[in-house]
Amino acid sequence: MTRPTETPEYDVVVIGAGFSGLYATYRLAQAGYSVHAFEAADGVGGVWTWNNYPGARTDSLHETYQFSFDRDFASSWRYSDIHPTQPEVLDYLNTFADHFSLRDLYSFDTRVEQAAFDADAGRWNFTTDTGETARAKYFVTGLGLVSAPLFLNTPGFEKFTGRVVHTSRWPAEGIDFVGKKVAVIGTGSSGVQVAPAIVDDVAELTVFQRTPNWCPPTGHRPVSDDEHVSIVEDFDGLWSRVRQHPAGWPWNPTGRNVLDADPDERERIFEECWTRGGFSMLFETFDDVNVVKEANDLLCDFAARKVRAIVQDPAVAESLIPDHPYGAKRPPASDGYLEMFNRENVRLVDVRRTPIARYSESGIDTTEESFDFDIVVLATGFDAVTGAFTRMDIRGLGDESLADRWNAEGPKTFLGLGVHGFPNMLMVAGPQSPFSNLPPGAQAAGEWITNALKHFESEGIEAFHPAQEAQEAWNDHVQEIALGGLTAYGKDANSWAVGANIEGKPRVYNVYYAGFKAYADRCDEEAAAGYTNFVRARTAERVG
Ligand code: N01
Repeated sequence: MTRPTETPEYDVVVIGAGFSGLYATYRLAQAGYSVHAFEAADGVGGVWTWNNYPGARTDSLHETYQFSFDRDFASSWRYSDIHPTQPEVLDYLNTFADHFSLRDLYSFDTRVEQAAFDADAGRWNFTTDTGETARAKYFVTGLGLVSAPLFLNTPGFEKFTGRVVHTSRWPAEGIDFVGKKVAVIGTGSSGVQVAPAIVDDVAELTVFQRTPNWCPPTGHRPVSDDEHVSIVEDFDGLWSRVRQHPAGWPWNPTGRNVLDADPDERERIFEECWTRGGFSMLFETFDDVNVVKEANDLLCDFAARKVRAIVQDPAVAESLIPDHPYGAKRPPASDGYLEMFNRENVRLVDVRRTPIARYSESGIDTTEESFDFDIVVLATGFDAVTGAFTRMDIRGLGDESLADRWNAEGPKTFLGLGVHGFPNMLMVAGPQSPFSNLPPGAQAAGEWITNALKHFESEGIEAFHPAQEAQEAWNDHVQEIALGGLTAYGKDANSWAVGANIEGKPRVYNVYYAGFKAYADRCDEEAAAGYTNFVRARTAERVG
């Protein structure tokens, strides 16, 4: 590839201004590298910029939905609710970017179209949709796990005269739902948040559900002054609990198993955690519910009774009860989602029984019925984990396309951090890394990447990438762990973590399910051993 004379050269190019990209940009710049970063959106925020639909907020816990490397900055930040809202998370990320002067390192409104490794020069070349180009020795991705929106290929779309909007491409000016007939397609985390948030406004709401989800309450509540003080005082304890927890949250194991509990105790604890909301059912009830099917069945039985108690129409209640284990697919929390099906003007359509056939001029036809809509909300999720990579043209050694490889066989990586054949490319929250609380994971990956670059440079290494055997071994381990747990049911439940939400996508486990601690330990081990699973070369063209 010829290099345009005006192309600036950096040590590192980063893509993304969400948690992953921002931290990598900060850390690499702080380590002395010249860094330039690209972001397709018009500002800082990543998924928190794009997902500004009504009701959007995280169900991660406030005190650890942030970075911890700077104790003063972390202690000065305070979210108002235990599950921060989208505007507050966006505010956090903007405050972080300003505090650490990161904005000037970014080209916003700029989508990278191609990243190609030039082995002769040992450099990555970047082209973008604005015509801006860049060149760098290292390429770091912070593309997001759930960032490439999934639009449906429903026939007749062009005929529909109403409005269609995807939750992750919501207009900044908002949408007026008052008096409108509205469809929400999809009942994942986005669907169960947006539907109750608009239900008071609409004339009619029809929810199209393919796979029902276990949907506990949220447990939202304000963070008290005392709580904030104790979070600041217990800073080290808090983050050490995060490091030990499978999902990167500040919770200790419960030390009890439901299979050993008497029925009264079981019921009391389930009830308490259901009310507490969010991920409490999975992590604060009993330790065996996440691993033993019989234990999980008891949790499901309790949650199914809750659905039957809340939803008055028994047939609708049965349609809302999942047949997969609790946690085999991410359980989305919502206040008012189940309750809203008791309203006269809200209807559930089970598309497993009556699939969506086409758009008409005035709405949507299923195989049995025609519906009129003014607005269709696509809460249909994402081409998750790999989509943000495969929608870009990334080329490694021998001009090989990453998209061609991953579209054919699914992603194989080493520790979710590197890919064989793609030298000097490192990923934050890449495929086959854990699905856990994102900020601590992004921070750990940013540290690991910076330390790895420093290490290779100290050895005079120009180019490195994971050895094929190491990548195969990590892939085997990722698949084995997933198949050995309740996550094995994710394929049947259409989990995006298996690519099963998209027809034709390879059905492989795309995230690492042994948890944050096991993963972080493995990454530390690799670093301590001198990154021995990486092929390295003193001249880039020899690295192949
Ligand atoms: O996406 P999803 P999401 N016909 O894939 C349905 C994070 N997040 O945007 O389950 C009909 O979960 C699909 O059906 P099925 C979080 O990590 C976090 O809701 O595939 N329906 C499903 O019901 C989350 O897991 C938060 O059978 C179709 C829905 O659309 C991730 O983002 C908030 C269909 C998509 O659900 C993704 O969440 C929001 C079709 N052809 C997002 N295709 C919080 O922290 C898909 N669907 C709270």
